[in-house]
Amino acid sequence: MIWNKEAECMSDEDRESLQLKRLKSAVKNAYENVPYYRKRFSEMNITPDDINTLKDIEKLPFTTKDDLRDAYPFEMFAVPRKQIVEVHTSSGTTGKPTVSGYTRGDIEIWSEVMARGLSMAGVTDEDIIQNTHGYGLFTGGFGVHYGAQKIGATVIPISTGQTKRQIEIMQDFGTTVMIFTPSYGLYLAEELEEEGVDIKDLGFKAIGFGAEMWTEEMRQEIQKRFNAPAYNIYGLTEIIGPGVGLECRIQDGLHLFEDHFYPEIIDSESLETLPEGERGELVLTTLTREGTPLIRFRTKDITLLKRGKCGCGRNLVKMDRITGRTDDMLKIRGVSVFPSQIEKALLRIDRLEPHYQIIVTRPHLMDEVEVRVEASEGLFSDKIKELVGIRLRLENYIHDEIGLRVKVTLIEPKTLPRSQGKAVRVIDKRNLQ
Ligand code: DLL
Repeated sequence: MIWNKEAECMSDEDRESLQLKRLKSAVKNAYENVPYYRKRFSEMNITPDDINTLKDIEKLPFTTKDDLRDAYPFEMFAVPRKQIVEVHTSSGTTGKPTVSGYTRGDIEIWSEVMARGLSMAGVTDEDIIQNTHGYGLFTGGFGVHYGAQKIGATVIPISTGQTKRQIEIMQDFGTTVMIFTPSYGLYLAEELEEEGVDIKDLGFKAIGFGAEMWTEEMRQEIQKRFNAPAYNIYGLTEIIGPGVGLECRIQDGLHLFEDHFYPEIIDSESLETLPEGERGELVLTTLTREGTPLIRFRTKDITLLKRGKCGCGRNLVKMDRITGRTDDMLKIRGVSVFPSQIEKALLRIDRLEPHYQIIVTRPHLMDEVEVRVEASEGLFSDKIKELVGIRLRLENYIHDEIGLRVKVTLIEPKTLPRSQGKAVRVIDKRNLQ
């Protein structure tokens, strides 16, 4: 079913004229109400009057995650704080996350785009949807919740974890649609098997999955295990959360809701806009956000865009699944983690060397992280008790910093490979590309 035919099947001409109208007002809103943008525009001698065509967007400055962190907590708001009815923050950062502020209008847009996306997966008001995304500052839980409720489906807001309870509930309540991150989905499938539940009896109709990178093999595995088609959900906190783009039944890329989020692909080195069909970094401009309008936000996600009417009847641009990042951000169990956060925790302890390596694996379908750190000469000759104490302290500091438990291994000094150029800090053995 197409939730909003007018928006999703609009002709290229109509869409472009709507986008231009919205772009002009978004730029005006940012310029007039966000001091950060006024300053950036003035430095570049631009005013909203310089936007007369869609291509003129290329005259505008980029916004990065660092710019948003500098504006922490509320300086990117384009409306008085009183009009913000909800906030979310980027995951994994307990230091300085980026904050997204939603007006009532923004929550309405979020509900609308998620309703469109869940409808692509066939969700209707007949469905019972088990939402295993975390409810909280993470956008996953609420985004899916708002969209499913707009459709009129019955939402089970169970959140992440408590796997045994998840299994009990899906059996007792008759869940028809599951929402999870691909890694949690595979873990859940394994637990279901272990408990001897025959998944075919559960009769799932569809799966929605996202928030982290995955491979086509993982999708196949999820579909086989849950005996239902699995559809990709993409989004990011800064833009709105899940709902920037979702996959239709053709399963050949995600339709971006470009009447609300204007996409560009750039070369992340030259920062030039690339022609359609070329792979590069996705840049998004919010066309209708009221609370935190963003101009040319660099997502750091690598993908490509394809135009043309889709077999599902929609005419929205399609984006390939994300195949990498232009920075070193990792998604671990769905949480965004930067190596610099682990480094920060490490630097709080004197007797460790600043040489470390982060090893990410997925041994039993769940992500595991080991941080190998060189101890100083003095520490290494100390008693075992001392070493254990430092290891535990560092594990706690890392937990404080990223919100996840990792395993720390202290190793002998000068044992990690030294690099001439950029240090290889991360060894990701999950093969997600
Ligand atoms: O992960 C929003 C979300 C929640 C999407 C639930 C889908 C489902 P953040 O925590 O801000 O927001 O992380 C955003 O996660 O820039 C991508 O690198 C990655 N990501 C999100 N969805 C996908 C996906 C949410 N479907 C960052 N495939 C993004 C690959 C994804 N990577």
